[in-house]
Amino acid sequence: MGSRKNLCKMKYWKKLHSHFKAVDKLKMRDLFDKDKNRAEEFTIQFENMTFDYSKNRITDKTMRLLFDLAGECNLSEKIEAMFKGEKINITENRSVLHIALRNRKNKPIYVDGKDVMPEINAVLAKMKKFSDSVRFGEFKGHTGKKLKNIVNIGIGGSDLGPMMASHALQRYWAKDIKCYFISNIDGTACAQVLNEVNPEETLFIVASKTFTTIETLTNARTCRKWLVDELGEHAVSKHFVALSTNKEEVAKFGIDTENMFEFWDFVGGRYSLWSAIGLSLAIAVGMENFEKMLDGAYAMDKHFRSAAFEKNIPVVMALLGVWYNNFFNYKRYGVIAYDQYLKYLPAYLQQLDMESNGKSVDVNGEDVKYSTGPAIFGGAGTDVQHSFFQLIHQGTDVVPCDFIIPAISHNEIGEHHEILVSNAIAQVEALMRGKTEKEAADELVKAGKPKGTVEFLKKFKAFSGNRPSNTFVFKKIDPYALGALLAAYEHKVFVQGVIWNVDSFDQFGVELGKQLALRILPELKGDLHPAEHDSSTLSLLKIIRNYRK
Ligand code: G6Q
Repeated sequence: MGSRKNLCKMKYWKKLHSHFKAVDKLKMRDLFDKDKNRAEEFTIQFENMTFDYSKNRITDKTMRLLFDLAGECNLSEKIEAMFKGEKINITENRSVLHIALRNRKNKPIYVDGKDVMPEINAVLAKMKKFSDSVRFGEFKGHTGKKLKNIVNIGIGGSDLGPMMASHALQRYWAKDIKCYFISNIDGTACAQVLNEVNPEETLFIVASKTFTTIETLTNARTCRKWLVDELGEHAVSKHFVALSTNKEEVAKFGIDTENMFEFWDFVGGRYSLWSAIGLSLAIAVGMENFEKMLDGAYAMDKHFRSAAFEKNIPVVMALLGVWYNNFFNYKRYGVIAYDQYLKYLPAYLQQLDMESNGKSVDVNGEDVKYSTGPAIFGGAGTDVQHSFFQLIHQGTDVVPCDFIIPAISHNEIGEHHEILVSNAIAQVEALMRGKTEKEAADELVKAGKPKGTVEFLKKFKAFSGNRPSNTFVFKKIDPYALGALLAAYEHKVFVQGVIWNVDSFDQFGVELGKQLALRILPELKGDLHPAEHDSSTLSLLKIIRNYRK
């Protein structure tokens, strides 16, 4: 991304710091009272998605300064650089082209002078052919039975995307097909799935970009052995396919490369749902729905690339995140999905965001002097209202949150959805408004509590409010809407990476633990190497060896 002025020295960064002092004193309640058009002013409509960011600690001026900061960071040029296939992943010298995977108009995108679209389209066509043939029972198992259990074996980016999206779109699954996901190296993960499926009806999809990841290969070997023990070696070609960039390793593992679906090093793991990594999803929901998801993402890509910053959902999301992270010092971020099908969305976004922007060295190789990616967590409403929302409402740390609300449920049963939606709306209102001590006291008086109790309890029952949130409202969570939503988050993360001047597309932080695990593995059984460890590590090894005796 080239050398750039330090963020802290930028004109609009400094202006935002002075402006922050004024905004810090403001109450959102008052801002809403003063300006009846606030909601309208701070809402962006994108097709069937409404993004209301009015419940944030911002004024017009805040947003103007944030947009100016984005300009000062050359955001528009950086966006173009990504879409044009420039090698913006500077530490790995790679283009970042998940956007090419859903480039539905097929306009050429060049990497090293070669248009990547023909290869992408060829893999999509191969995915269509294969997913149709599994769904319609033409591609059968070794004993001639229909493949009804689709088991994706992968981890990290090769698991979370398809796992989250398959659950999000469960209503679109073919009636007789079920998806399973094995990611953890914990043998229990394998055992739980293998106990449920019948080998004759099971297709294993080994998803690994590198095809060297120890968890995935160990799980895949266990599943392969299980299948071979049941059906014999000849069954493998009818029950195993691979999704990878690494033909050689796929062949070495014992999967025919004819059964391999390729992708490329310009697709980062956590951005790979749109590639062959989505095969389990495509089989479950059908390629038509998979392509609708790509269409939704493409629509968001176009919006991101062309909308003015003021009307640009990912840009606004990102700048608000920077505003809280770097000015208010709010280091955590919540994502609350009011849709049971989206229950894994926070886990997916956790990887997307934290692996991308959990960095402390900038693209010039300098230590950053400001904080970068926040800790992301979340869950499904209303469940989480009964768990961590206490802290969200009354904790000492403020956690800005995104609330995701579909207006229509896939399961309109009785009053369930009305109750769900009213809870979601009530939460964002409560976070913004809070409850003053006087309001708390009045309620206690009304409930007939004696004066002493009122005086004692009113402080406990008061809510500071002024806690920020964004609200996404969708008509319904369908493949198109899901695609658009996920792409919005991807671009949010990208924009924040640009502001913080980090490479959002590498993940060296996950390497050290992997290296040490390989060193420690033989020590669980064989010789210990005390000189190589600290006393705690050594003692843990000894304790575990003892328990395992
Ligand atoms: C994601 C990361 C990481 C990766 C896994 C699995 O961006 O790169 O989560 O997806 O480590 O890697 P493989 O797909 O190579 O097995």
